[in-house]
Amino acid sequence: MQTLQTLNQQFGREGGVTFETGSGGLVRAVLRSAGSEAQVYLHGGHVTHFAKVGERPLLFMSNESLFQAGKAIRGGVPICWPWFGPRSGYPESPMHGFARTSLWTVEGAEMSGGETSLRLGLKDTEETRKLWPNGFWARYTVTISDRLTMRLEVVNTGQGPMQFEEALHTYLAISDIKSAEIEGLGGVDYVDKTDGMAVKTQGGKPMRIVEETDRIYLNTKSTCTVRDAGLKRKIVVSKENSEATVVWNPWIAKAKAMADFGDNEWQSMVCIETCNVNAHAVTLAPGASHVMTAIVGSQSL
Ligand code: TA6
Repeated sequence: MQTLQTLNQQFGREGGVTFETGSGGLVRAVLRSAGSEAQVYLHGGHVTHFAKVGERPLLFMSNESLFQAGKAIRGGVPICWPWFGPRSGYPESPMHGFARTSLWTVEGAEMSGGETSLRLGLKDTEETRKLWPNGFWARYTVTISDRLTMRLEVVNTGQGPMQFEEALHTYLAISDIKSAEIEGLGGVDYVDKTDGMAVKTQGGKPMRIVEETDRIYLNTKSTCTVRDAGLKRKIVVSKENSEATVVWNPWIAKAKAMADFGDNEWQSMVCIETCNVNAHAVTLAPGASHVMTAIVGSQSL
Protein backbone atom coordinates (compact mmCIF):
# COMPACT_ATOMS: atom_id res chain seq x y z
CA MET A 1 0.00 0.00 0.00
CA GLN A 2 1.44 3.40 -0.94
CA THR A 3 1.35 5.77 2.01
CA LEU A 4 1.73 9.56 1.90
CA GLN A 5 5.21 9.13 3.32
CA THR A 6 6.39 6.51 0.83
CA LEU A 7 4.75 8.38 -2.05
CA ASN A 8 6.50 11.65 -1.21
CA GLN A 9 9.79 9.86 -0.63
CA GLN A 10 9.66 7.95 -3.92
CA PHE A 11 7.69 10.23 -6.28
CA GLY A 12 7.76 13.67 -4.65
CA ARG A 13 9.53 16.18 -6.91
CA GLU A 14 10.72 19.53 -5.52
CA GLY A 15 8.40 22.29 -6.72
CA GLY A 16 6.43 19.95 -8.96
CA VAL A 17 4.88 16.90 -7.30
CA THR A 18 3.67 16.45 -3.74
CA PHE A 19 1.17 14.07 -2.22
CA GLU A 20 -1.29 15.12 0.46
CA THR A 21 -4.55 14.19 2.09
CA GLY A 22 -7.41 15.62 0.03
CA SER A 23 -11.18 15.63 0.37
CA GLY A 24 -12.74 12.69 2.16
CA GLY A 25 -9.28 11.74 3.47
CA LEU A 26 -8.34 10.47 0.00
CA VAL A 27 -4.75 10.79 -1.24
CA ARG A 28 -4.17 13.30 -4.00
CA ALA A 29 -1.15 14.44 -5.95
CA VAL A 30 -0.63 18.19 -6.39
CA LEU A 31 1.20 18.93 -9.63
CA ARG A 32 2.84 22.22 -10.48
CA SER A 33 4.53 23.36 -13.68
CA ALA A 34 5.93 26.73 -14.71
CA GLY A 35 2.53 27.89 -15.88
CA SER A 36 -0.10 25.66 -14.32
CA GLU A 37 -1.27 23.44 -11.47
CA ALA A 38 -3.37 20.32 -11.14
CA GLN A 39 -4.72 17.86 -8.61
CA VAL A 40 -5.06 14.12 -9.23
CA TYR A 41 -6.73 11.70 -6.82
CA LEU A 42 -5.41 8.14 -6.66
CA HIS A 43 -9.06 7.18 -6.17
CA GLY A 44 -10.19 6.68 -9.75
CA GLY A 45 -6.98 8.18 -11.15
CA HIS A 46 -9.18 11.24 -11.14
CA VAL A 47 -7.96 14.66 -12.30
CA THR A 48 -10.08 17.08 -10.27
CA HIS A 49 -8.33 20.39 -10.98
CA PHE A 50 -6.35 22.06 -13.72
CA ALA A 51 -5.70 25.79 -14.00
CA LYS A 52 -3.17 27.98 -15.73
CA VAL A 53 -1.49 30.35 -13.27
CA GLY A 54 -3.64 33.46 -12.77
CA GLU A 55 -6.63 31.99 -14.60
CA ARG A 56 -9.91 30.34 -13.59
CA PRO A 57 -9.83 26.51 -13.55
CA LEU A 58 -10.62 24.84 -16.87
CA LEU A 59 -12.29 21.87 -15.17
CA PHE A 60 -15.65 21.94 -13.39
CA MET A 61 -15.99 20.24 -10.01
CA SER A 62 -19.35 19.82 -8.31
CA ASN A 63 -19.62 21.31 -4.83
CA GLU A 64 -21.67 18.25 -3.94
CA SER A 65 -19.17 15.66 -5.14
CA LEU A 66 -18.58 12.65 -2.93
CA PHE A 67 -15.04 11.59 -2.10
CA GLN A 68 -15.44 8.07 -0.83
CA ALA A 69 -14.59 4.51 -1.70
CA GLY A 70 -16.95 2.95 -4.20
CA LYS A 71 -18.28 6.30 -5.39
CA ALA A 72 -17.18 8.27 -8.47
CA ILE A 73 -15.99 11.84 -8.02
CA ARG A 74 -18.37 14.30 -9.75
CA GLY A 75 -16.50 16.64 -12.04
CA GLY A 76 -12.93 16.87 -13.30
CA VAL A 77 -12.09 13.95 -15.60
CA PRO A 78 -13.58 10.56 -14.65
CA ILE A 79 -11.92 7.61 -16.40
CA CYS A 80 -14.76 5.54 -17.84
CA TRP A 81 -13.31 2.07 -18.52
CA PRO A 82 -13.68 -0.80 -19.54
CA TRP A 83 -17.27 0.05 -20.55
CA PHE A 84 -19.17 3.29 -21.09
CA GLY A 85 -22.56 3.99 -19.50
CA PRO A 86 -24.59 0.96 -18.37
CA ARG A 87 -22.94 -2.39 -19.22
CA SER A 88 -25.23 -4.11 -21.68
CA GLY A 89 -26.35 -7.49 -20.36
CA TYR A 90 -25.01 -6.82 -16.84
CA PRO A 91 -27.50 -4.53 -15.06
CA GLU A 92 -25.67 -4.96 -11.73
CA SER A 93 -22.33 -3.72 -13.11
CA PRO A 94 -21.36 -0.13 -12.14
CA MET A 95 -22.05 2.68 -14.59
CA HIS A 96 -19.01 3.61 -16.71
CA GLY A 97 -16.91 0.63 -15.57
CA PHE A 98 -14.75 0.18 -12.47
CA ALA A 99 -11.66 2.28 -13.24
CA ARG A 100 -13.12 5.50 -11.80
CA THR A 101 -13.83 3.86 -8.44
CA SER A 102 -10.59 1.86 -8.21
CA LEU A 103 -7.44 2.87 -6.33
CA TRP A 104 -4.70 3.55 -8.87
CA THR A 105 -1.01 3.05 -8.07
CA VAL A 106 1.61 5.75 -8.62
CA GLU A 107 4.17 4.38 -11.08
CA GLY A 108 6.21 7.46 -11.94
CA ALA A 109 6.65 11.22 -11.65
CA GLU A 110 8.79 13.46 -13.80
CA MET A 111 9.59 17.13 -14.36
CA SER A 112 11.29 18.16 -17.58
CA GLY A 113 11.19 21.01 -20.06
CA GLY A 114 8.65 23.00 -18.07
CA GLU A 115 6.27 20.03 -17.93
CA THR A 116 5.32 17.97 -14.89
CA SER A 117 3.88 14.48 -15.30
CA LEU A 118 2.50 11.76 -13.08
CA ARG A 119 1.99 8.17 -14.19
CA LEU A 120 -0.63 5.99 -12.56
CA GLY A 121 -1.33 2.29 -13.09
CA LEU A 122 -4.23 -0.10 -12.63
CA LYS A 123 -3.93 -3.85 -13.06
CA ASP A 124 -6.45 -6.65 -12.96
CA THR A 125 -7.21 -8.20 -9.60
CA GLU A 126 -9.25 -11.18 -8.49
CA GLU A 127 -12.11 -8.72 -7.91
CA THR A 128 -11.93 -7.14 -11.36
CA ARG A 129 -11.59 -10.54 -13.02
CA LYS A 130 -14.81 -11.65 -11.35
CA LEU A 131 -16.53 -8.62 -12.84
CA TRP A 132 -14.67 -8.58 -16.18
CA PRO A 133 -12.57 -11.68 -16.96
CA ASN A 134 -9.54 -10.05 -18.59
CA GLY A 135 -5.90 -9.43 -17.72
CA PHE A 136 -4.94 -5.78 -18.22
CA TRP A 137 -2.51 -3.05 -17.30
CA ALA A 138 -3.94 0.45 -17.63
CA ARG A 139 -1.30 3.18 -17.52
CA TYR A 140 -2.52 6.77 -17.21
CA THR A 141 -0.11 9.66 -17.63
CA VAL A 142 -1.23 13.17 -16.64
CA THR A 143 1.07 15.92 -17.93
CA ILE A 144 0.67 19.62 -17.24
CA SER A 145 2.24 22.59 -19.00
CA ASP A 146 0.16 25.42 -20.43
CA ARG A 147 -2.34 22.64 -21.09
CA LEU A 148 -3.50 19.37 -19.57
CA THR A 149 -2.61 16.17 -21.39
CA MET A 150 -4.16 12.86 -20.32
CA ARG A 151 -2.78 9.72 -21.94
CA LEU A 152 -4.61 6.44 -21.30
CA GLU A 153 -2.70 3.34 -22.41
CA VAL A 154 -4.26 -0.10 -22.05
CA VAL A 155 -2.20 -3.29 -22.40
CA ASN A 156 -3.85 -6.69 -22.85
CA THR A 157 -1.86 -8.87 -20.44
CA GLY A 158 -4.27 -11.77 -20.80
CA GLN A 159 -4.19 -14.89 -22.97
CA GLY A 160 -7.14 -13.99 -25.19
CA PRO A 161 -8.52 -11.01 -27.13
CA MET A 162 -9.97 -8.18 -25.02
CA GLN A 163 -12.61 -5.63 -26.03
CA PHE A 164 -13.28 -2.44 -24.06
CA GLU A 165 -14.82 1.02 -24.28
CA GLU A 166 -13.08 4.08 -22.86
CA ALA A 167 -13.91 7.71 -22.18
CA LEU A 168 -12.04 10.57 -20.57
CA HIS A 169 -15.25 12.17 -19.35
CA THR A 170 -14.03 15.77 -19.10
CA TYR A 171 -16.21 18.30 -17.25
CA LEU A 172 -15.36 21.81 -18.49
CA ALA A 173 -15.97 24.92 -16.38
CA ILE A 174 -17.91 27.61 -18.23
CA SER A 175 -19.53 30.87 -17.15
CA ASP A 176 -23.00 30.19 -18.59
CA ILE A 177 -24.15 27.19 -20.62
CA LYS A 178 -26.79 29.33 -22.30
CA SER A 179 -24.20 31.44 -24.06
CA ALA A 180 -21.56 28.79 -24.69
CA GLU A 181 -20.89 27.79 -28.30
CA ILE A 182 -19.39 24.43 -29.24
CA GLU A 183 -17.51 24.11 -32.51
CA GLY A 184 -15.87 21.14 -34.24
CA LEU A 185 -18.78 18.74 -34.63
CA GLY A 186 -20.59 20.32 -37.58
CA GLY A 187 -21.87 17.71 -40.02
CA VAL A 188 -20.99 14.80 -37.68
CA ASP A 189 -23.54 12.03 -37.06
CA TYR A 190 -24.48 11.39 -33.44
CA VAL A 191 -26.56 9.06 -31.30
CA ASP A 192 -29.08 11.12 -29.36
CA LYS A 193 -29.46 9.46 -25.93
CA THR A 194 -32.26 11.87 -25.05
CA ASP A 195 -34.31 10.70 -28.07
CA GLY A 196 -34.33 6.91 -28.01
CA MET A 197 -30.78 6.61 -29.38
CA ALA A 198 -31.93 8.12 -32.70
CA VAL A 199 -29.06 8.80 -35.12
CA LYS A 200 -28.97 12.42 -36.29
CA THR A 201 -26.55 14.80 -37.98
CA GLN A 202 -25.16 17.92 -36.32
CA GLY A 203 -25.86 21.14 -38.20
CA GLY A 204 -23.10 23.36 -39.50
CA LYS A 205 -23.61 26.32 -37.13
CA PRO A 206 -21.82 26.45 -33.74
CA MET A 207 -23.76 24.21 -31.33
CA ARG A 208 -25.64 25.78 -28.42
CA ILE A 209 -27.05 23.82 -25.49
CA VAL A 210 -30.71 24.67 -24.88
CA GLU A 211 -31.96 21.50 -23.14
CA GLU A 212 -30.72 18.22 -21.66
CA THR A 213 -28.04 17.11 -24.10
CA ASP A 214 -26.48 13.65 -24.23
CA ARG A 215 -24.96 12.84 -27.61
CA ILE A 216 -22.38 10.32 -28.82
CA TYR A 217 -20.72 11.79 -31.93
CA LEU A 218 -19.35 9.01 -34.11
CA ASN A 219 -16.42 8.81 -36.57
CA THR A 220 -14.89 12.05 -35.42
CA LYS A 221 -11.27 12.83 -34.64
CA SER A 222 -12.04 16.54 -34.45
CA THR A 223 -10.83 19.06 -31.97
CA CYS A 224 -13.75 20.64 -30.09
CA THR A 225 -13.79 24.26 -28.99
CA VAL A 226 -16.09 25.69 -26.32
CA ARG A 227 -16.39 29.45 -26.71
CA ASP A 228 -17.12 31.19 -23.40
CA ALA A 229 -17.79 34.91 -23.88
CA GLY A 230 -18.40 35.40 -20.15
CA LEU A 231 -14.88 34.30 -19.23
CA LYS A 232 -13.46 35.75 -22.45
CA ARG A 233 -11.86 32.41 -23.35
CA LYS A 234 -12.32 29.37 -25.45
CA ILE A 235 -11.47 25.92 -24.15
CA VAL A 236 -9.93 23.60 -26.74
CA VAL A 237 -10.22 19.82 -26.39
CA SER A 238 -8.06 17.94 -28.88
CA LYS A 239 -7.40 14.22 -29.01
CA GLU A 240 -5.38 11.35 -30.47
CA ASN A 241 -6.63 7.83 -31.26
CA SER A 242 -10.19 8.66 -30.29
CA GLU A 243 -13.00 8.10 -32.81
CA ALA A 244 -15.93 9.42 -30.79
CA THR A 245 -16.85 12.47 -28.73
CA VAL A 246 -19.66 12.74 -26.19
CA VAL A 247 -21.32 16.06 -25.38
CA TRP A 248 -23.35 16.10 -22.16
CA ASN A 249 -25.23 18.60 -20.08
CA PRO A 250 -27.89 17.26 -17.64
CA TRP A 251 -29.97 20.46 -17.71
CA ILE A 252 -32.50 21.23 -14.99
CA ALA A 253 -34.40 18.01 -14.18
CA LYS A 254 -31.41 15.63 -14.37
CA ALA A 255 -29.33 18.07 -12.29
CA LYS A 256 -32.00 17.99 -9.57
CA ALA A 257 -32.05 14.19 -9.72
CA MET A 258 -28.30 13.83 -9.06
CA ALA A 259 -27.52 13.86 -5.32
CA ASP A 260 -23.83 14.64 -5.96
CA PHE A 261 -24.54 17.58 -8.27
CA GLY A 262 -25.91 20.99 -7.32
CA ASP A 263 -29.38 21.83 -8.63
CA ASN A 264 -28.02 24.89 -10.48
CA GLU A 265 -24.62 23.52 -11.47
CA TRP A 266 -25.85 22.52 -14.93
CA GLN A 267 -25.46 26.20 -15.85
CA SER A 268 -21.69 26.24 -15.35
CA MET A 269 -20.48 23.07 -17.00
CA VAL A 270 -20.47 21.04 -20.15
CA CYS A 271 -18.82 17.65 -20.74
CA ILE A 272 -16.73 17.19 -23.87
CA GLU A 273 -15.69 13.56 -23.59
CA THR A 274 -12.84 11.96 -25.51
CA CYS A 275 -13.90 8.39 -26.25
CA ASN A 276 -13.81 5.11 -28.03
CA VAL A 277 -17.31 3.81 -27.32
CA ASN A 278 -20.31 2.21 -29.05
CA ALA A 279 -19.23 1.22 -32.58
CA HIS A 280 -15.70 2.38 -31.74
CA ALA A 281 -14.96 -0.07 -28.90
CA VAL A 282 -11.32 -1.20 -28.94
CA THR A 283 -10.28 -4.84 -29.43
CA LEU A 284 -6.77 -5.89 -28.41
CA ALA A 285 -4.99 -9.16 -29.14
CA PRO A 286 -2.99 -10.68 -26.27
CA GLY A 287 0.07 -8.49 -25.61
CA ALA A 288 -1.23 -5.61 -27.73
CA SER A 289 -1.78 -2.09 -26.40
CA HIS A 290 -3.80 1.01 -27.31
CA VAL A 291 -3.26 4.65 -26.36
CA MET A 292 -5.92 7.36 -26.34
CA THR A 293 -4.97 10.94 -25.47
CA ALA A 294 -7.05 13.99 -24.56
CA ILE A 295 -5.53 17.47 -24.44
CA VAL A 296 -7.34 20.38 -22.75
CA GLY A 297 -6.08 23.91 -23.32
CA SER A 298 -7.48 27.42 -23.57
CA GLN A 299 -7.03 30.67 -25.48
CA SER A 300 -8.20 34.18 -24.68
CA LEU A 301 -11.03 35.53 -26.83
O1 TA6 B 1 -21.39 10.90 -20.72
C1 TA6 B 1 -22.74 11.20 -20.52
C2 TA6 B 1 -23.32 10.17 -19.56
O2 TA6 B 1 -23.23 8.87 -20.10
C3 TA6 B 1 -24.77 10.58 -19.26
O3 TA6 B 1 -25.67 9.66 -19.82
C4 TA6 B 1 -24.81 10.60 -17.72
O4 TA6 B 1 -25.14 9.32 -17.23
C5 TA6 B 1 -23.36 10.98 -17.42
O5 TA6 B 1 -22.60 10.19 -18.31
C6 TA6 B 1 -22.93 10.85 -15.99
O6 TA6 B 1 -22.90 9.50 -15.60
P1 TA6 B 1 -22.55 9.21 -14.04
O7 TA6 B 1 -22.53 7.72 -13.93
O8 TA6 B 1 -21.22 9.84 -13.78
O9 TA6 B 1 -23.65 9.90 -13.28
